[in-house]
Amino acid sequence: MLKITRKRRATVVSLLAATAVMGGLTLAPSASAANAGDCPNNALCLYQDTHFSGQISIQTRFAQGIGINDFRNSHFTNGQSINDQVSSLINNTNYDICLFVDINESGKANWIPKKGGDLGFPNTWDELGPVGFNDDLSSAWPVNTLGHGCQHS
Ligand SMILES: [Ca+2]
Repeated sequence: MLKITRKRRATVVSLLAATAVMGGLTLAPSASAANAGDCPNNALCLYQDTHFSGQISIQTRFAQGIGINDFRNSHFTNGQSINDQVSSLINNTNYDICLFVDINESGKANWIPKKGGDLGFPNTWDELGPVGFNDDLSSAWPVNTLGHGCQHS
């Protein structure tokens, strides 16, 4: 019994190692760079820097009527608050998401479509500067649950 368990564990470890090697071969040369494929399904991925680089925050809480009221309570993987820090993002959730420059879904707003979503707009935003949202986002909410005038630029 113990031997079987150990053998299984060894198999799992070697599979993980093989996967890691394969992942390393397919990754872009820059270790900090990412692409849309690196954001998990059903997640909104928020990046500290442009072009999906720097620190990442993977948010999976989105549902009907559930978003992020206050970015000050969410963090990148290094523990730093995401508030007024996000510079690029990927929306792999099943919701169009409205992004706001103030907490509690207020202030200037814009939205990013869900994956494979509306009007052919991409579900990725590689830099928020050109749309005036760089280092400024403070809340996010599924767009179809609010009456805000959240319009695509
Ligand atoms: Ca930033």
